[in-house]
Amino acid sequence: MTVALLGLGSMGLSLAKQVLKADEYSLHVWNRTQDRTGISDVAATGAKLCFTATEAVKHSDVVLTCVLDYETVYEILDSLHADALKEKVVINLTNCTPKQAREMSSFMKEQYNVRAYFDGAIMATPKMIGTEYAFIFCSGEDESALPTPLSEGQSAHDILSSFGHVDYLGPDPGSAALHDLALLAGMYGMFSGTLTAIALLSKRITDNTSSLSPKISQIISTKLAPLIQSLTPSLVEIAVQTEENEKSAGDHPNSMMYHGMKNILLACREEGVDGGGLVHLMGKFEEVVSQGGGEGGMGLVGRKYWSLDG
Ligand code: FVH
Repeated sequence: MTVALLGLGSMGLSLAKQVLKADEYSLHVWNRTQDRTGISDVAATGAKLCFTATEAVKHSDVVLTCVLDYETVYEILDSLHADALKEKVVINLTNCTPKQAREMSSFMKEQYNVRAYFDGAIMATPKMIGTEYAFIFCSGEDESALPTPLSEGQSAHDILSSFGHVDYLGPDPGSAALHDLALLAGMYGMFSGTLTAIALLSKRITDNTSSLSPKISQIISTKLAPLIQSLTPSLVEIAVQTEENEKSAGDHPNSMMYHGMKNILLACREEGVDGGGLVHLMGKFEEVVSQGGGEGGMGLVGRKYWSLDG
């Protein structure tokens, strides 16, 4: 079976290596910049490097796309002949919003007559591809389409599962993107708070003795990382409380957290560092407390995120 892979950035290269490792597919690859680092390696290990996207998809049963964004995918589609993807299975692994994925699915079917269109979201870094830590959200078509053999013994599911565990989320093409972006929102929230933590720590007045002034990275490694790790079970609690509209708090009521957050932002102002990522969350706590939810738990705050109207 022939697989085409359009896009050989960091992720595309890693996917290409994994397809080659499986040793079951003939791989045709294309990238806008043909001399990008790493491309010659995958060509030397068996991938056929094509000069155009049209050439790459021509003899392929499955087409994987993994480029920067959807604008790029549409640009690539523009360069293809109207029949280029007819009856092919397309799996788009490019980051997108749910709406973009749904529109792309309709576009692929109406304009290009693809046999099946799946949107995939890779939940791994390039280095994690092919390891037990990688998983891929996938959605579109119906449950039977993904395992349907493309040729004897091989299916779209087989290709994806060589990259990581496949979580098929149903026929809505937007579902994979929704799950992807939701998880990334949680991850970036953690990064945002960490950047404020680093900025605050940079304001320490130290006496220049090594034992009393550990580097910021050491504090993050020995204090913040373990603290966050110990708090990860509370993510599930927050989800349960929010989902069930649970109002009660344990030993951390909203009013206590509101006052703590106020002090973080006050300290940021005093020290001249950016705490902007936390301002919005503090605003939600403030709203809940002013509406009488000070004794309640984070479920009340979580519900404030469910619609822009609160
Ligand atoms: N890298 C990661 O950790 C994440 C993990 C989760 C999934 N993402 C998504 O994967 C898509 C590709 O990401 P990437 O890491 O491969 O990104 P880059 O290394 O920056 O490569 C970008 C590729 O896109 C091509 N490209 C950009 N603009 C154009 C264009 N106008 N026409 C044609 N191709 C274009 C670029 O080509 P070139 O610059 O080498 O010519 C690369 O192939 C992405 O959606 C992540 O969100 C990765």
